[in-house]
Amino acid sequence: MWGKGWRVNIPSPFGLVLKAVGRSLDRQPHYAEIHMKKASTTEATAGLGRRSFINTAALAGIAGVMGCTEKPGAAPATAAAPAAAPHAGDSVHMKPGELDTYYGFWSGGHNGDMRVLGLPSGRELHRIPCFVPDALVGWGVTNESKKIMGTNPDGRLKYTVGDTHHTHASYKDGNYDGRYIWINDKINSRIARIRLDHFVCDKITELPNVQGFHGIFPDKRDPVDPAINYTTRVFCGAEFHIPLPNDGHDLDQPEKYRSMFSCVDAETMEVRWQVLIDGNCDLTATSYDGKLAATNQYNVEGGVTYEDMMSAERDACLFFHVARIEEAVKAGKFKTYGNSKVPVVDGTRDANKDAKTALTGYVSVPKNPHGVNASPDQKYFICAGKLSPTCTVIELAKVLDWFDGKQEKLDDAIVAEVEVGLGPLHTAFDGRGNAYTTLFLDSQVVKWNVEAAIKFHAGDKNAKYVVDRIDVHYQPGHVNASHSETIAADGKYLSVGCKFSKDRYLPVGPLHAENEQLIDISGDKMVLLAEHPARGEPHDFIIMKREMLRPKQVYALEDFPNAVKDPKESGVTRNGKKVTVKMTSQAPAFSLRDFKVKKGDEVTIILTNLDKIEDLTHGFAIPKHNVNFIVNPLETASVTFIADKPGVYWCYCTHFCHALHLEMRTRMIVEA
Ligand code: RUQ
Ligand code: CUA
Ligand code: CA
Repeated sequence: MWGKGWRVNIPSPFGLVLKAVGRSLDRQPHYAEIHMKKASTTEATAGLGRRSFINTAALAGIAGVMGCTEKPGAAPATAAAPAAAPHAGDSVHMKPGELDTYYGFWSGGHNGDMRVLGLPSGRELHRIPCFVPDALVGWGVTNESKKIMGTNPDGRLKYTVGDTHHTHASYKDGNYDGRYIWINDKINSRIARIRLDHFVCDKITELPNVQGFHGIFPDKRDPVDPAINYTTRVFCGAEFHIPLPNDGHDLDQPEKYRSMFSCVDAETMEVRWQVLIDGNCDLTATSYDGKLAATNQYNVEGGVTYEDMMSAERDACLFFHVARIEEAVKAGKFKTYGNSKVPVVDGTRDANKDAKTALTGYVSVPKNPHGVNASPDQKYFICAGKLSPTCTVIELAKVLDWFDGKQEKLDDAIVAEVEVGLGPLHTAFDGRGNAYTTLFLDSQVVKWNVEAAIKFHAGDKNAKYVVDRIDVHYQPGHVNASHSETIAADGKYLSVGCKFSKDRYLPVGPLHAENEQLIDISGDKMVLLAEHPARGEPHDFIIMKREMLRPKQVYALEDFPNAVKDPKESGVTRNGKKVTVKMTSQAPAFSLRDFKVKKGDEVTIILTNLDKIEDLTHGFAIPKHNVNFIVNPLETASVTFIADKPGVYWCYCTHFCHALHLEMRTRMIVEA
């Protein structure tokens, strides 16, 4: 029934992609024809009466994507008035002065930043710059931030663009410990670490030998040493395969391109090791016992076109045996590539045929799978099928049995492969045995029970594993629930990142806001509580109880080696053409009323904010010199620039700090 309905009605899910590459939709094979052939055989779920409705929703969603002729302001085509939420809804709206109960950490997509939200209200509280400059705080302007971001020999930033997708925090004993959060930059294969005491990025590492670094996940404990019950590694999956080294050889021999899986040290942020693999990486997951990491693979084909990349019926979830990889590195069984000194072990299929010594194992998964997510009961990894309407449940104990030579076929670790709906992408959990998977094409979240799915897969056709479905608006990608990726999943709030908002907000020209929706998952039925627009383009996010964090709101002078600890240290010192200007700020004045430099000087201004009152931030801008940054209470920041134009420049405080904020200025006098 399901399969039939889909086969008849659903246009290609690739309409979007195909349109972008200028191909005719008509020539595209129907999604249903290609991928849904088995669908009718595994009829299993509740909610079949919704069949026609689901089709309508999916069609409407796709039509919207394709630029259908809905009038602005017309009712949503899905007509999916959210179910009323009489009790739960109240809690979403914070009264003035009321604090949220959760932090949400959102990636900003190709905006390149990280955002901090309060939940359940959905209010955006902060943006944490990491990979790209930020005008508010002067990220990419100050010497301190430039050092973290990385500069060319001429002192200019190496990169000014970034594309953040996935963000995950550090663990202790299977739950968040509030130390760090990491985020990826897909464009330039960089990983950034954010300190959760100050909510600032403190390190960025560029991964060697890879392109398209996408999935990221910290480990949850050491695979060998039980005393290390917290995160010490972060795993990074590279999506694109490239010639190795990528220096101009093998340019048009894609069969020689390779991708790698990388391990970064959580403290030093140095790359510890990499694994050369067959196929590609996408998302990343780690086991609670620290022994396994995995990435889903959508391109086992090694294709360079999307047709090639979807030619195989099954791709894979690739497992890494962390302890064995580190033994191999220790034993010197590695290579290096190009200028990189990072040890690279061989994780290709051919080199890992004997399970008992294998570093890697490839579990087959249909077809171009997307997210891979670890269940909070610590037992399973779940891969969403994307081009297959299925989720695949892989039992980790059985994967370890295979590595130990106790189980002959690795694919026997697949304990369920069940249909959930069209275009499954990512999965979250409520800690009560249920999984919540986004269905991109159906514009839904489906709630399904993992143990029931396993029973169904084992042959119990009465096992009803689909528990509930809810329409979301529209085309959801990521999903996450409060503490979903920890053993403390609390099953309260689920947030869904909808890739298309279409008609949900006032039109603001061609670029639509993204739509983040919040769902109450505390009951049997999911209840849509709220939605809010987000500037493009959030991908992944995590939701953390507020009591996990103790943010510091005032720095210590000792945090900065160059701090100007006393206003008396203020002044100008010259060393040839290099001039250092030391200054402090205390509302409503800078310690220097003016300072003189000469045309052509290389000027370094070091500014310490000696105000130690919470929330008393000052700014420092210099007209015509491209300088603007802030100093938070007891923070020190510095900038270096060439004073190349004689004249008077009023340096002023940009951050409202005092009744005399406008008067808070100093003169930079540049002598000819
Ligand atoms: S991927 S919509 Cu960059 Cu997170 Cu799945
Ligand atoms: Cu200092 Cu405004
Ligand atoms: Ca594929």
